[in-house]
Amino acid sequence: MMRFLRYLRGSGRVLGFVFVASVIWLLLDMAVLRLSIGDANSRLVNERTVREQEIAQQQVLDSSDLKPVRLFRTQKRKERMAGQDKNNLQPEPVALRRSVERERREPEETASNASVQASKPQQDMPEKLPVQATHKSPVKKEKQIKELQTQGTNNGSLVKEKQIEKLPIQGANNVSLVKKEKQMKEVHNQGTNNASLVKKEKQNEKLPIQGAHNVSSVKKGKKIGGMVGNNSIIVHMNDTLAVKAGVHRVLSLDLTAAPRNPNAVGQFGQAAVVPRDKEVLSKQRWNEGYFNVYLSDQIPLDRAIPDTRPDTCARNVVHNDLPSTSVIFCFVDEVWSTLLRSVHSVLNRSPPHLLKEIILVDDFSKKAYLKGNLDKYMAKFPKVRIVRLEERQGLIRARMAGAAIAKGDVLTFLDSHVECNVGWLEPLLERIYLDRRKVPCPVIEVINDHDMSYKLVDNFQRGIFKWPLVFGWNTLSDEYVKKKNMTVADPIRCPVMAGGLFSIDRKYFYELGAYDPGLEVWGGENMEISFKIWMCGGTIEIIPCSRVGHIFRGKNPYNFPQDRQKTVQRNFARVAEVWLDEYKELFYGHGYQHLLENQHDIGNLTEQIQLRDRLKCKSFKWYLDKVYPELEAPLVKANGLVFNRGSRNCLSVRNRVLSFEKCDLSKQSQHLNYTWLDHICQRDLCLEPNVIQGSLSFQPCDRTRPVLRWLHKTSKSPLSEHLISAKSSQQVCLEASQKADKIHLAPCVASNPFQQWEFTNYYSV
Ligand code: UD2
Ligand code: MN
Repeated sequence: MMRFLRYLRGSGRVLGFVFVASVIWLLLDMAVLRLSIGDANSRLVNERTVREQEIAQQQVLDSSDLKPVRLFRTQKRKERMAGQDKNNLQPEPVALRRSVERERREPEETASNASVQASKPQQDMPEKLPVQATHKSPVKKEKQIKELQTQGTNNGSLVKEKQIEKLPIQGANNVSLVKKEKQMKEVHNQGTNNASLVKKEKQNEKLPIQGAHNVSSVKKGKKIGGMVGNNSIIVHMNDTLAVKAGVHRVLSLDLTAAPRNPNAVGQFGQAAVVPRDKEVLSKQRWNEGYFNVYLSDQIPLDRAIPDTRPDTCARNVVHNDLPSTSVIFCFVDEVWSTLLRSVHSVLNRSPPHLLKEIILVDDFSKKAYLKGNLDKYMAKFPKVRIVRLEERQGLIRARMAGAAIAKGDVLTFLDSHVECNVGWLEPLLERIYLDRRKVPCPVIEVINDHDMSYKLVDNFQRGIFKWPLVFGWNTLSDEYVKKKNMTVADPIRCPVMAGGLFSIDRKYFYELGAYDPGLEVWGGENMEISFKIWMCGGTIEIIPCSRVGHIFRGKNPYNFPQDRQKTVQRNFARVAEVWLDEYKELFYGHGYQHLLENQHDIGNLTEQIQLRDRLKCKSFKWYLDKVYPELEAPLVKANGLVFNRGSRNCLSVRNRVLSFEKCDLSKQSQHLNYTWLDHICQRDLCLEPNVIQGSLSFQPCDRTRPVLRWLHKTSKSPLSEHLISAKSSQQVCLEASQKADKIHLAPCVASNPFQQWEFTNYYSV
């Protein structure tokens, strides 16, 4: 037993030793394992960090700092709001700088922009940007490739390029997608109709540097306006970091710049000549469109036109992530060649990634070629969609039908006989990008209706109106241009747009209630949308770097379902009633008094008035003061004392009774208005003649009652000093009694001084 125990003790020692050794080994092993796990982990962590950094960097490169400009704008805005000196601000991209300068120049605009930006926080939130940028860019790139290829093939056209050495990503994509000269020749040889070339573009060579210039440089290590570094490309330049904006030079894409047949009729926008033996034919065909339809049919559908933009335009920069647009053409019985030329000009001169679609709205045309033939032709162009209205709706409702199915971020409306010029689209979209409440219009150039030549128009033109809401062009005065320090390429604020050609943010268009659907066929809708835009917080601008030719015609080549004149006048009356407040009297007073007698004819306005209330739009007076102060808009034709030449006394109203007194400006009872509705009134009481009794009384004013109207100082009557009752069959005039202080009516006598009256102030004669 003892031996066994000894044995055990002996081997126990060994066992114990082995046991202890194993434990120690195990512990050591575990320690080593732990160490190596830790090591591996930290390596992994390190790797991940590095990878993350790489990814972050990649995102930065990919996004090509899509948003820093916006950020920069925020920063700028803050600086502006803090009242910082203009000189302290760093230079910005041209397009942006313009807008900022403009905002600075125009205080009311600055205020409204600030509020717009404040209501768009997502635009100014840097932390969201990298994610958006990474997801967005590659998809966009792929899309662009497809789009460009599709478009290229469809047009059978080619794109030549020497372009853009270091264009920021989006631009670079476009360029890399562009087919090279070889292919160009191939397609060229195929002889497709639209085979053409893209204009060479030398412009973008120095873009990155310009980018660096565009945005501020800041001292290394300094935080940039609270911006996360990876939102932007950081370029090391000596001791500074320059933040490059997500911008590129306007793409001067023009698939028609080197046309197949340089000698074709009307090529390069030149005037075309009708051959002798075709003169009769050309005259016969004139009425198909009220322009030279014969010549239009001879001119290539993809003819080249001169680049009429001011020189600086091609060097302007625009943002890489501009919104896309749906281009909407409404037409009724449009001439085949002009309609197609309009469509091709959009396809050939718009960056494909910005052109979501072209919507052709056929407003119930009768011409057969606009049906099957058009469908067949347009089937080659996947971007073109045709909508056919089942009855004639008129331009206004046709546009709304197009807008209703549009998918682009922006709606671009064009007439169906236009030619969009090179670089036309991006400058429009840029304005909306900067502020979605801006409504930009291209400069409307002239395609001559006789020879179809493309003519550029004068600079500094803006859209205005005169009473009674007649649209016109007006050149900004030299004084104004100097005062505002304007260049020919700067956006021009327009009191009203011409109507045919403009871009508008799609959602904003609907926020504004689109067009008044009660407007019929054609006319006045440009006034309606213009007043609505300005008075409800937006801005209308002409963008000189965007140019579109349009055939101005002497006559409309379509009929009006009802009387043309009545239709247009009715539209105007609707606009006046909803938007002009007390100034609507000026509209009626310029030859439209007759519309007041049948007010029900203009239809129900409740919804439009409610819309204006809901949008909390400003008054027409505000519009006149801030937007169009040059318009003469006196609220009455004349006012003050009403002096009688014969008696040398003045009219006076007491207790609704008209009498005669010694003239005294300080007496309110002697102050009367002669209004645009031809009323002689004091407050809301109007002078009413009782022709049968020859007496007079004051009655509540009522614009529908012609009996309350008086003629005075009007071309309608040679008796300009007289106050003639407008509605009596024989000429009856207001006359002062020669003896008593009484007033009565009497047959008009030209030379009678007791029938001659004069107001203290005249505003309209
Ligand atoms: C100008 C505008 C036009 C419109 C109009 C006033 C420009 C360049 N043009 O007249 O866009 O604002 O003033 O309302 O600023 N159309 C239809 N259905 C109709 C009538 C016309 O679809 O019932 C089409 C027509 O085919 C054309 C467009 O509407 O494409 C404008 O008509 P227009 O060219 O006869 O008008 P325009 O240029 O004289
Ligand atoms: Mn037109």
